[in-house]
Amino acid sequence: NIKGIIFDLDGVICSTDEYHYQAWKSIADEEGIYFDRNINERLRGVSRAESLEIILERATASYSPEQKAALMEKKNNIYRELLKNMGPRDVTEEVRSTLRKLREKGYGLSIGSSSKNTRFILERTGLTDAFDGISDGNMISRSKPDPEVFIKAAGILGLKNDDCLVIEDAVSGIDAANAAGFHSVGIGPAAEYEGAEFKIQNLSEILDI
Ligand code: B16
Ligand code: MG
Repeated sequence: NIKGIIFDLDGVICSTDEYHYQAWKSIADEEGIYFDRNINERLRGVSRAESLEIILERATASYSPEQKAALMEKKNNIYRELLKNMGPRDVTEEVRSTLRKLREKGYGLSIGSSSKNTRFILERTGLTDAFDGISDGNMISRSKPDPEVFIKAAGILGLKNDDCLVIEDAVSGIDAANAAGFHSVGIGPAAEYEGAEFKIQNLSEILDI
């Protein structure tokens, strides 16, 4: 008796992961810190502050809280510049039609994203109206694998956790969903994760769950 569906944004609805990578890569290069796409995989679903900590694991210098805040701001400015390249074409027809069909079937639909740029991305891609609720990085104090962002989303939809599916590309997101009694669906890298209750390759497969 699933009544609501909570979607992670980056990696599920659209691929902003490449822009995150490019922005962090330019910060790391400037600081002389080794960073590659493999390390970038660990940033999936992780907050901006925790992403920086992962990158700084390979730094030789130590960074003050002020320096860290400056690096995060710089990264976000680069990232937001890159996001300006985004438009409706960055959401596939499959994603759009899946969202439309789920709405027709009467499901409550919400975003559950760690990103503080969620609303900007939804506006750029023309998806704001496709959702009944938006729970994002601005509304939470603990990031995935803490379930806070999904609990807020279920609250906005007025549903119990157990009545909602959470769709995630990140292991941390699947752990977050499972920790609070949501039904978890892994896609992309998270489809390889044994913790995911359901595993899908394409978003339209949730129409069959
Ligand atoms: P921001 P999601 C996450 O989005 C990204 O996967 C992660 O790489 C990023 O660090 C995080 O948002 C915070 O993003 O810097 O824009 O606040 O997968 O939870 O939709
Ligand atoms: Mg994600």
